[in-house]
Amino acid sequence: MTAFPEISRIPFEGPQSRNPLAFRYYDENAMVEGKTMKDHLRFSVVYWHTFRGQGSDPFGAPTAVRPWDDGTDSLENARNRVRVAFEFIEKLGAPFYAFHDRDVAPEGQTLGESNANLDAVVEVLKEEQQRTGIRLLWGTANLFSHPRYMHGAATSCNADVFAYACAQTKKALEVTHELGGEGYVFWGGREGYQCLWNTDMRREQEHLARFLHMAVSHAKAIGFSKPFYIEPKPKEPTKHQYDSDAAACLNFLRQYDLLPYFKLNLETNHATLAGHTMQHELEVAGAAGALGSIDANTGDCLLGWDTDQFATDIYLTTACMHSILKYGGLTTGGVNFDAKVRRESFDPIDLFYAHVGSMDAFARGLLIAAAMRADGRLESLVSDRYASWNSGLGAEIENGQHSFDSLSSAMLAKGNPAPNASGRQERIENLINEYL
Ligand code: XLS
Ligand code: NI
Ligand code: NI
Repeated sequence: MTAFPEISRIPFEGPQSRNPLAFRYYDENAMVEGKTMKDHLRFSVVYWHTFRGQGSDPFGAPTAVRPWDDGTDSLENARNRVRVAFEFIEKLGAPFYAFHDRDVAPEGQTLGESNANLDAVVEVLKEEQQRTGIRLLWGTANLFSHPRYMHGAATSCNADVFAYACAQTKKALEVTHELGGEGYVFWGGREGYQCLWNTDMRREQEHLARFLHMAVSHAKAIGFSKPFYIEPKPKEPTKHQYDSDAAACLNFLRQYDLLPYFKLNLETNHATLAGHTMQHELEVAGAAGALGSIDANTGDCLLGWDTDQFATDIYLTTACMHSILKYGGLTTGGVNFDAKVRRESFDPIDLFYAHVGSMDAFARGLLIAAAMRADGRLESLVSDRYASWNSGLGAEIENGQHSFDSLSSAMLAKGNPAPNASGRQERIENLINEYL
């Protein structure tokens, strides 16, 4: 049985190709800065949008045509869907996938039944991983869809819901470990508030920290040593999410002694909703040594919500890959397509067009970023800008040799600082265009 009979393995054909189902830039074995493109990009397909997305929106019913899916919540349908997912990922040539527990297996009537459903589907995931060599980039628990989580999970006002979220997370962590997952993600589904008048913020944040500490202990107990990631997002579904942006996450992790166990999983559309660029979020995380993984997508700058579109903008992918290379590259993380086809793109083949195009956009971004680094003109413009810190007074300050007293004396003697370093913004922006 095949779900995509008309598609074979997506080939690399080079930039001259006019085949919309071929890569023009993503040549998985090509070497860039001493590593294959495959190892740099670590592409990952998400189960939720790609295999569970039906194209519904708040105004309309599902539109997606998915002939392999019988539309039921049966285990049989769930198991069959795994085979389809792996056929897709294999034909695409992506080395990883990612899922929420409830994407892959149906929620049961009880926690016990949900756990058993998950185990049953994990057997098939394991078989397919073995058959194809495709690996799990990260797992996570869906702690936001079920009505019980209406007030949040770890930040719920209901202690039993908190406890249920812990139980569900325990299982999701164990399953991620069992499948050899390279990491585990915490996106704060409904961890935030709709109304401050009814919210005890301090208590909710302490509960969130307690939940994460328990997750850290449990990972240790079961021998799961891969990174945990927090995924910042400022709003949607709540009015304000506690993990609002990279800086807020880092502050929270530091305040509650969690920073050693966590890195960040950054998503472009979430950065946009936070009023930042993706480059900003990557630099904030990178500078703190906490850049872990990315959820590759893009929003629409004229829409104020998480539209999760496939990224095709080379300027964006270049900026992403430039920051990623600058901070040492992706190691356990990946370029995870947390993106969905538009509801008007309802054909199965649109899933291929979307992934192939965005993989190529990131591959091209990687090539451009590596060319910029090899050329070195950008780096030297930046280092010229900070040259005054390399010797004399600047170097002494960086070495901790000064105080307000000594700097006051120094400047009384030296006089007014000369304006010695232009920002060169326009020259730099022109230079970027040269590489594109
Ligand atoms: C939602 C998030 C979500 C996480 C995984 O906006 O992006 O999909 O990536 O829970
Ligand atoms: Ni995401
Ligand atoms: Ni999102």
